[in-house]
Amino acid sequence: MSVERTLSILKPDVVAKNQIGAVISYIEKAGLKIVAARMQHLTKAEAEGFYAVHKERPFFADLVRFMTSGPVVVMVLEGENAVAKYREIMGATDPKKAAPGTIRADFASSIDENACHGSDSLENAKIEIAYFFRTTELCPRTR
Ligand code: RTP
Ligand code: MG
Repeated sequence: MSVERTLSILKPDVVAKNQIGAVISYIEKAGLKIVAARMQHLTKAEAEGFYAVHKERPFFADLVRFMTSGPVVVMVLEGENAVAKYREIMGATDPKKAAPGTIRADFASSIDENACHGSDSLENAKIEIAYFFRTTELCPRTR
């Protein structure tokens, strides 16, 4: 196990439902530490760039429309095994398939409006963190 960083986005549904704090409490209870955070209303180009890997998929236009429908909270989370740990507490992409007690099971309404994003590998986490944050914006947690 090693200390990793991963990118988290609280999606527009969470912000609209005033559940930012509730979702962050799941993250903090799992032992993950927030080392950067910003509220941001993504432009179409920013959302398309972030999800470029999905650009040929049938759900791409709906995904970009949703991700630009309101502000999001973009965060960098740090902790032991952070990439896998955050994916575990997020739950499956489709909330109907997400394990009980996960963020998506408890907050997501559908596969489209599914509450949160988390990097799916350490390699992608590095790319996604750099997409949103300069190195100087990350605040190492010493205690
Ligand atoms: P995310 O990237 O947002 O953390 O979600 P994920 O890894 O669990 O899922 P991914 O396959 O990367 O898909 C990105 C987002 O696209 C929407 N999606 N819709 N209708 C569909 O079949 C479908 N599949 C994916 C979801 O909102 C998903 O979060
Ligand atoms: Mg993904």
